[in-house]
Amino acid sequence: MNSLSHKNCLIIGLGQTGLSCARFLANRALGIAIMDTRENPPSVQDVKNAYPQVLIKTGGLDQDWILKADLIVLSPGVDPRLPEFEIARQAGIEIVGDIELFARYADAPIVAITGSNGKSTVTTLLALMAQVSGKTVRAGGNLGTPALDLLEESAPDFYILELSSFQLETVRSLNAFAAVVLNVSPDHMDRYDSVEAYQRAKQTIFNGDGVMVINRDDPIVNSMSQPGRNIIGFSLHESQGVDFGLLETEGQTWLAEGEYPLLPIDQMKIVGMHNIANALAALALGSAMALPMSSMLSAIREYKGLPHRCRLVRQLNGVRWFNDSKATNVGASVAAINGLAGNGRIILIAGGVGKEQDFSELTPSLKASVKAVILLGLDADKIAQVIPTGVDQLQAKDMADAVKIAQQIALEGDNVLLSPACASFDMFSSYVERGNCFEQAVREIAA
Ligand code: UMA
Ligand code: ADP
Repeated sequence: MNSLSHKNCLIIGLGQTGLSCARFLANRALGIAIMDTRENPPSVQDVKNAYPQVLIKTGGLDQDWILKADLIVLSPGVDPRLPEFEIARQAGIEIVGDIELFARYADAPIVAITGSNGKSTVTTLLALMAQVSGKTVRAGGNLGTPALDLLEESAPDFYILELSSFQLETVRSLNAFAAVVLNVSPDHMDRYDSVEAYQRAKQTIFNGDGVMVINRDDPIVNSMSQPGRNIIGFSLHESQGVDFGLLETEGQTWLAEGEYPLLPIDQMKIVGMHNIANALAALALGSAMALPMSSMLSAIREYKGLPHRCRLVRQLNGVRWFNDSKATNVGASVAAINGLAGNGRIILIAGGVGKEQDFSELTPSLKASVKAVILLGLDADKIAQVIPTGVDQLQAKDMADAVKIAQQIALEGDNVLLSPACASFDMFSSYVERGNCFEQAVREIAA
């Protein structure tokens, strides 16, 4: 077991991560202080109740406090490039995040999952595969339980961590037993100077000497392969030379391991080619963990996906209504549109906080499969600029209005897809609230 010798630990951020770091350090460190730039951060009362001795400062960053620390633990929502932390670094103060602490203390192999899209799906599917196999696993990180809260007295067989680029920015000691970068498409461009900086953060997940799971279809991920490492590849487009891919046999498409068919894809409950890629990625990670194939396949058959990710909400008068509120970037919406393509025309509801993304990557999918886009939210105008001629565009004032407009224009056989390509914070507290609001409006449509 590692031990922390730091006398003064300063946690930055009083959200879920800050609270988990306070719990973790309270048992180990001599002094903890916490700062948050927000006036009233979400976990402030929880920390005050549990640790009345902890010093708390809200409403800004105090450089004196920062320079008095021996160790600074940054929450993922806080940018490590802020000048206050640059000064601390120059003063020789160590700056880490919760995942760096987790990596130092974890007492079981870590399987780590990142990517622009599909992280939560692969994390939960892999956890299900492991459970069906009879393994004990604890899963969390960017999804669900903050990583440090996964550490308990007794070790599981594996930790399964979903990691964001923000969390990976402050990691040095992670040596994952197996890791995957599912895909890289631009996201969080309001935080990064360049796509390369975002990619570099993602690539950190491959530090060390564990198994690398590589998406052969993604040129950026493919370029991360390191010679001499144990690599498991997956692809939707190749079956030769990849470990997990697709095979056409007996008129059906099958998930395959090399030349061996495993499962017809129509036996899966999750829809879209992107979810088939997610299943292949989970198979690759599961095989690195030596999970039995039969257990992995029964988990894939059983897995229904997570709410707010391309889920069918209602079928009414021949119109299918899908909630994909978790599509907070262009790559996710492109995957959802392409995933539904070929099964009726699409009426897309999109818009919100654009995070300085380039929306033009939506255009080919809009042209191919979308008959109308209903726009809402802060950056609706930016999306309007990339809608090709021949695709109608309509403006909604809120989600209920968007659903009403969609109902008026939808014809039998159409799909109405909420897949905003944007974050939700201009109109909702989270993508969950946005998705729930959509589902409620859809359920209220008179039959
Ligand atoms: N903030 C400030 N000032 C501060 C600290 C935070 O303004 O001093 C703001 C941040 O800019 C951010 C918000 O507060 O907008 C929350 O930041 P945080 O670091 O306190 O967040 P936590 O509550 O600790 O939640 C974080 C992850 N959030 C982010 O990375 C923004 C959660 O992922 C994660 O579930 C949780 O840790 C536990 O590990 C959420 C997320 O949106 C789901 N992640 C992004 C994504 O998936 O795209 C990366
Ligand atoms: P993450 O945790 O990375 O945000 P999720 O599994 O929660 O990923 O899915 C988020 C969004 O991305 C959903 O809208 C989903 O439809 C889409 N998505 C899921 N997997 C993929 C993938 N492999 N490629 C592209 N988009 C995907």
